[in-house]
Amino acid sequence: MGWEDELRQAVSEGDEVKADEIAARALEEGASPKEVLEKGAVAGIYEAGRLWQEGTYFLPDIILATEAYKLVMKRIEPLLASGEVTYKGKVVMGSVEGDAHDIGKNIVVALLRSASYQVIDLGVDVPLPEFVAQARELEADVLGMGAYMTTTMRGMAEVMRLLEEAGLRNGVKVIVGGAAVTREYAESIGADGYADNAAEAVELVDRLLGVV
Ligand code: B12
Repeated sequence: MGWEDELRQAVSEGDEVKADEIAARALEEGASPKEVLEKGAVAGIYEAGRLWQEGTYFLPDIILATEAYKLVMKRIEPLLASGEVTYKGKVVMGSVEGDAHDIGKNIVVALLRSASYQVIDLGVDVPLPEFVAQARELEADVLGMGAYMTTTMRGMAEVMRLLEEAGLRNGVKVIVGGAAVTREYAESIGADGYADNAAEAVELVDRLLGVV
C-alpha cells in the first residue's frame, strides 16, 4: 500500500498519530505538501463522510477523523505558504452563520494563500452582516462564503441582498462553495463564481481578478 492509501485510511479511521507519521514520511520521501493534503488527508475525510452517509460511521467517528485531519494540516500548512510578499489580491472568507464546518473552507484558504493571495479568514458561524462589514472595512477584492448544510446555505442569498443594500455589490467579487452549494444555486443568487474544490477555487479567483 502506498502512502496515499495509508494516509487516507489513517485519517478516516481517526488514528491521528499514525496519520501524522505517514504524512511526515511522505514529505521526507519527496511528496509535495499539496499532494499529501489532497491525495491523503482530504481523501480520508471524504472516506469518513462516505462511511457516515452509508450509516457505518457515527458522529464520534467523524470527529476523530477530523482531529487526525487537523493534525496533518498543522504540519502541511506552514509548508504551503509561498513566502512571497506581493499579493495578487485580498480575499475575505468564512463559513456562513449557523455552520461550524470548516475543513473545506480551510483548504481553500490554505491553497489561496499558497497562490499568493492575502486571505482574511473570518472563521465559522460568521453572522451574515459581518461578511458585508468586513468586505467593506478590509476593501476585499473577493468575498468567499462556504456553506456545508442545506439549512445554512440560504444565508448566502441574504448576504447578497445586504451587499446590494450597502452599495458594495459592484466593488467585490463574490464566490461561494461547500458541499451544500451547487453551481445552479450560486447562479440563482447572483454570485460571481462557484467552485467545487479548492484547486478550482484558486483558478476561479485568478480568473475573476484577471491575474491568469
Ligand atoms: C466533517 C463533518 C462534520 C464535522 C465538522 C468538522 C469541521 N471542523 O469542519 C462535525 C463532526 C463537527 C460535523 C457536525 C455537524 N454536521 Co457535519 N459533516 C461532516 C462531513 C462528514 C464532511 C465535511 C467535510 O469536511 N468534507 C470534506 C471537505 C474537504 O469537503 P467540502 O467541505 O465539500 O469542501 C470542498 C469544496 O466544497 C470546496 N469548498 C469548500 N468551501 C468552499 C468555499 C468557497 C468560497 C469555494 C469557492 C469552495 C469551497 O473546496 C473544498 C476542498 O476541495 C459532511 C458530509 C459530506 N459529505 O460533506 C457532514 C455534513 C455536512 N454534516 C451534516 C450535519 C447534519 C451535521 C450536524 C448538524 C450533525 C449533528 N447532528 O450535530 C453538525 C452541525 C454543526 C454545525 N452547526 O455546523 C450534514 C449536512 C446535511 C444538510 N442539511 O445539508 C452532512 C452533509 C452529513 C449528512 N449527510 O448528514 N460535521
